[in-house]
Amino acid sequence: MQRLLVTGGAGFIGANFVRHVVEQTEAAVVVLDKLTYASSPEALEGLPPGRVELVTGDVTDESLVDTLVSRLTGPEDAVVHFAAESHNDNSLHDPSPFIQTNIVGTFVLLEAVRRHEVRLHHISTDEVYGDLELDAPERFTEATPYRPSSPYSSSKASADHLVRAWVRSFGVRATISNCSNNYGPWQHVEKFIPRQITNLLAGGRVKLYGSGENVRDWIHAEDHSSAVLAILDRGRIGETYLIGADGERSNLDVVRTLLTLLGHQADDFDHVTDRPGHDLRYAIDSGKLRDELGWRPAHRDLHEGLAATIDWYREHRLWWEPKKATVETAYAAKGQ
Ligand code: NAD
Ligand code: TDX
Repeated sequence: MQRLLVTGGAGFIGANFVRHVVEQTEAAVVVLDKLTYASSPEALEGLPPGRVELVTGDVTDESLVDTLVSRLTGPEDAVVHFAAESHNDNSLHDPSPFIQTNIVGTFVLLEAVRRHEVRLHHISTDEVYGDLELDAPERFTEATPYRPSSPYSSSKASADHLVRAWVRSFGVRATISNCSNNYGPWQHVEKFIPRQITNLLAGGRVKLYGSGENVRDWIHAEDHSSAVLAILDRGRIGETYLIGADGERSNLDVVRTLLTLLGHQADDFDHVTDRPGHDLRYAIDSGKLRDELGWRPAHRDLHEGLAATIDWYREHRLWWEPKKATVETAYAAKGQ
């Protein structure tokens, strides 16, 4: 039986991935997660016994990581590395945990997979490529030069460079994927879409940074998961694959859609203080992934996806409500 070690598997995308693996494969999963404020161990509840084990621990803990990686002895076994500090705004307030987890954590994992000759798939982001002009004809490809802007994106870029160096210098069997902005169930209320949905469900107001002209390229977390499975299964070692679902929208457009879906006037929102260094536009060309591996997204209609996500947050109030006050107090202190 295939065994996967999924770091950060109690986070938003990691937990969606673990659920997807349980539904779509026979693999057994060990999750290594520090259970930071961003985690949702609840998302792993109810999965079939024997398929998923949660180990609480830090990806920078060399001895623990070595032990877990040493158990991956089968030819199909692999590590899928999601664990990260993931929120840009937090990285502007205190970059330190981003350097520790995202860079040092990836280094510790690389050394363990090198020692035990285990396959690694490293999860990264389109933010390593910096941003594009609104009217630029091009989108990011695997050949776009790295130009990260924030402490978060530069820590992810550093981790990507380490992975490539370990492939070339030590022959580590690794692949990398850089995905665009995810949405869907279990996303923390600090992030853009769940923040606005839960603000409205809690009787508050929508908060748009700056003018709202910034563009993000949205993909459902389930499509990110199916792409990662395709790369694990058929991806070429040493290669990078960009993951995206042609979901470019301005933040203003997303906010108007959410307001309308929740029965409010489309312009009933607050403009708040912009994010320092705010990237203008991300856009992914996922042609390589589609042509080489035959991957296609299942969620192609963002409007439908957002409506379903609103329903999910309506039904999971007990999960998100206790997280809301701390997040909103921190945003309010920054005028956001
Ligand atoms: P998240 O913040 O929701 O989850 C991160 C998880 O990692 C949490 O469960 C947390 O407890 C765990 N973690 C943090 N530090 C750890 C440590 N030192 N040791 C072990 N576990 C630790 O993040 P997410 O949005 O699910 O992102 C997951 C991955 O996907 C990240 O690598 C991120 O860079 C990447 N990514 C995210 C997006 C997005 O839109 N959210 C897009 C592209 C790529
Ligand atoms: O309240 C808000 N209002 C607002 O206008 C928040 C929280 C955000 N925004 C804007 C900032 C961005 O332009 O919305 C956009 C999306 O913001 P985030 O959800 O913070 O995502 P982003 O900074 O784009 O990064 C996300 O996608 C790439 C993830 O958090 C990263 O982990 C991933 O790598």
